[in-house]
Order: sequence, then C-alpha cells, then structure tokens
Amino acid sequence: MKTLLVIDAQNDFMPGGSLAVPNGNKIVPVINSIQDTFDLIVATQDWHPKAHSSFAINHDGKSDFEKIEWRGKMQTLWPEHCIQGSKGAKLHPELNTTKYEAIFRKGTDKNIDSYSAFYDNNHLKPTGLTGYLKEKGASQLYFCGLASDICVYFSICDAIKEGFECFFIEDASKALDIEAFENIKTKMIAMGVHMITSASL
Ligand code: VGL
Ligand code: ZN
Repeated sequence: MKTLLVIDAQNDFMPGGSLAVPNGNKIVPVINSIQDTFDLIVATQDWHPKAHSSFAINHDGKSDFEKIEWRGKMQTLWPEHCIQGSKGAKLHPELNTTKYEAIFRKGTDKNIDSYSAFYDNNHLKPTGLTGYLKEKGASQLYFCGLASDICVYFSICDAIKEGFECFFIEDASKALDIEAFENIKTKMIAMGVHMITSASL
C-alpha cells in the first residue's frame, strides 16, 4: 500500500520560524498536489516541552547550533522550536491535511530527542509508527517534509531497517544544510532508497 509520510512540515521549520529551513515553504504546494495518489497519509510533528534538552537555552553558557556530548552521543543544540501547543509547532496553515489519518508526535520527553519518526535518537523507545503502518498494511513509504538532512533522513534510515520499501520525494523536501545533504543523498541511494520527484507520481 502506497503511503505518504509528511515529516515535520511545521511553522518553526518554515521561513520566519525559529529553526527555518531555507525555502521550506516551497514544499507545501508540492505536497498538496501529490496527496491524491496515496492510499494512506500520515504526518509527524516535532513536539517539545519548553524544558527540552535539545534547546541551547536549557544548557548554561551554550549557544544555538553548538554540539555537546549527551548520553554518549553528539547532540546539536538548537534554538527553541516546536514547543507543544505553540503556533510554531502547528503544521503549515496551507498544508491540506484533510486526508491525514494520523499525526505522530515525537520529542515529547524532555530528556530524549527524536529526529526519526520511528525511534528516539538513542533507539530506546519506539513511537509506535512501525506497528501502526504494518497493521494498516503499508509497504511502500514515500517521504517528504523537513528537514531532509535531519528528521526525514533519520526516519528513512529506520524505515529501511524496519523492512519498508522507501522513496524520497526530492522536490517535496528541503534541507537545513544543503552541503551536508549531498553526502546524505549518496548514503540514501546506497541504502536502497528510491530517489524520485513529484512529477513521477
Ligand atoms: C528537526 C532539528 C531539531 C527536523 C527537528 O524536523 O528536521 N531538526 N528538531
Ligand atoms: Zn526538534
């Protein structure tokens, strides 16, 4: 079953938001235009409490985008973003969410960050998305959203591990770090991810 996963298409990741992805808003009309070709659509929201440990402001003397060692892993410290219930955490107002069957929220525990839609960054707790998709009969997962070098990429890595066939819709995603993304694209191709554009749907 052909399933679309719309990752973190939230105001804070759009131009004007607190962790803006360049041209992030350009994906909205593209996503709207392809939705009718899917059997199932699921969205995710980054959904942090104000005290979330991924925010630089919650670490004394640390600045935005600094990296620290945290629970044995390197963690980038971000500006405050996608605070539970805030306008910045809402999906883009022009995104047509009518057909969305479920919205999975992640990053809700203040001590754990979760880039992937499936697991937290330490792979300790599943979000339940794998079970949901498997029970629904989803087999081919098409990924779009923000940011392609972070949450979309880590979601795809887990989806491949969980045995789904994965497609990355290039023009329906934008990267935070465009240079880093070139490297990530090579990794995704090596993992067996199909790189497609919206025109082929
Ligand atoms: C994201 C950084 C921090 C994303 C979420 O959705 O790509 N990036 N939290
Ligand atoms: Zn986040």
